[in-house]
Amino acid sequence: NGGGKGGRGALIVLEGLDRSGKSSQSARLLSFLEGKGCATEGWRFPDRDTSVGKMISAYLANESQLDDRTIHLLFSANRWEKRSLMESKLLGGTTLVVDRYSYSGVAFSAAKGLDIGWCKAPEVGLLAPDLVIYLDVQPEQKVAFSAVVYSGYPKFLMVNVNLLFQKAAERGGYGGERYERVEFQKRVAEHYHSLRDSTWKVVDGSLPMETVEEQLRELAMNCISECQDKQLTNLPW
Ligand code: FDM
Ligand code: MG
Repeated sequence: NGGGKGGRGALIVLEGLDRSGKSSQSARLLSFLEGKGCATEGWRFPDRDTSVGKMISAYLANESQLDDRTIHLLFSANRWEKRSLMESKLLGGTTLVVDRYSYSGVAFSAAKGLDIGWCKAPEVGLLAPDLVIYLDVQPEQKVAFSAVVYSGYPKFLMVNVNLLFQKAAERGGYGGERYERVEFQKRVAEHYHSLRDSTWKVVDGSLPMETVEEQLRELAMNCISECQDKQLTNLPW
């Protein structure tokens, strides 16, 4: 049991490009931790349910236009409006698995050409994650699907054929919202890279889903037991 024994919960953030598998992996990790009897909640940013979140959602769907700095500050405000609830959950022993956080905020806005220092400034004072798991997938990376072909004559003959290659960029959903373009995602990846610090663990997102899932479980369990007696801190940017 990683929580509820007097220690605080862990703030675990998943980051990565669009279509890197963050959302499925967060859901899998969440049900694993729940199954372990650990008090856990799954959060995501942007939180599209708040009034700020609805403005963000409309912007992402290209239903509204906003100046680059304005939308940046709205994304940040969307985290600030959740900060006190986040803190009380963590102090109350609940672990939070958060799909995107301040790193998305900085990497996506910086990829538009905004100054990094300017992008980081409104994030200062938000809670610092205990663990950031970065699901590393190249936007142009090919995902291989293997097919095993059996032939019954004269003996079983096993041929492993990579029948189909599919670009991550062509998986369902990509291209539907603002930012979901390969060139832009490449710039986002570069900015993510420059944000890596000691709390980051980079996981190869192109590995089979179950392998990635297993790695995340181990990272999360270690983090939860290690941070129980650690103070919550703020993002140092
Ligand atoms: N995004 C997300 C930002 O540009 N800034 C932020 O602070 C956050 C949290 O919003 F393209 C971008 C990243 C992504 C888009 O995210 C919507 P989801 O995970 O696809 O909902
Ligand atoms: Mg998306």
